Amino acid sequence: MRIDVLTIFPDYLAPLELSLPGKARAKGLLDLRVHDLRQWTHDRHRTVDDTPYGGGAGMVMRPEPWGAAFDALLEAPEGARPTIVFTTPSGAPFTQEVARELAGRERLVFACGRYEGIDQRVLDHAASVGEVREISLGDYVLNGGEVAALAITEAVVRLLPGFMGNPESLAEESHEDGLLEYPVYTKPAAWRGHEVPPVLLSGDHASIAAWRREQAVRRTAERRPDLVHASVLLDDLEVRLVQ
Ligand code: 6GU
Repeated sequence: MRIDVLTIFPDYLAPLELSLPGKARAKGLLDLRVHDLRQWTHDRHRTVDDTPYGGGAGMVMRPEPWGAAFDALLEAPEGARPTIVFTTPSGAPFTQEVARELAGRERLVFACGRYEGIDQRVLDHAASVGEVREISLGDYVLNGGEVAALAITEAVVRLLPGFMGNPESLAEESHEDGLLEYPVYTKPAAWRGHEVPPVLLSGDHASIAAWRREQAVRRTAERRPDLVHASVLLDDLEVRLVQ
């Protein structure tokens, strides 16, 4: 997978050189390039923003640097059609499902907005050269899209085939089955007066699976009632009926 990140704060993306995405790059699974949007400005002050037409507070990112950046990065017509991700608080929520979709793309371009946003024509133009996704990290406001691009990249890259040493650990984690993960324990069996639930020491794999399932459903119902679909409740009912 090739990822290009367009930002006026390239230093913000430095962590991508380390840790998980760094491992993917070392393995040759990921070609990641961070670009300073200001390299595509031509005035003395390297201006990327201006006041909004129609008035109002704040500044809007001007279209020209974005257009020049897309021209430079996407000019080769032979490559895969890119997916262009605009990180914005007015985007669709980022979820594990979206991460899985993006992990299937050959080419991602992150456009990190700042200020009050990017001139809408940049998005309209981008839709003519690639697939446009406007994505938000959640219902709160960050100063810019860089942290979102970082988070999305990490969630996507760890799903690339060959990245995980043990792909089974992917299947079991929170959100993959629509439920939050059950609590986990390791040695010692007793620690500071807290004991590991005895079922986990029983060696009875069916009972352990049933306990974990119940814990996951209970946790999800308490913390994220919005995730508890009827299908989950039905699955759970079936599990109980066959026991
Ligand atoms: Cl993607 N950008 C900004 N600026 N704020 C956010 C966000 C993105 N997601 C949540 N808040």
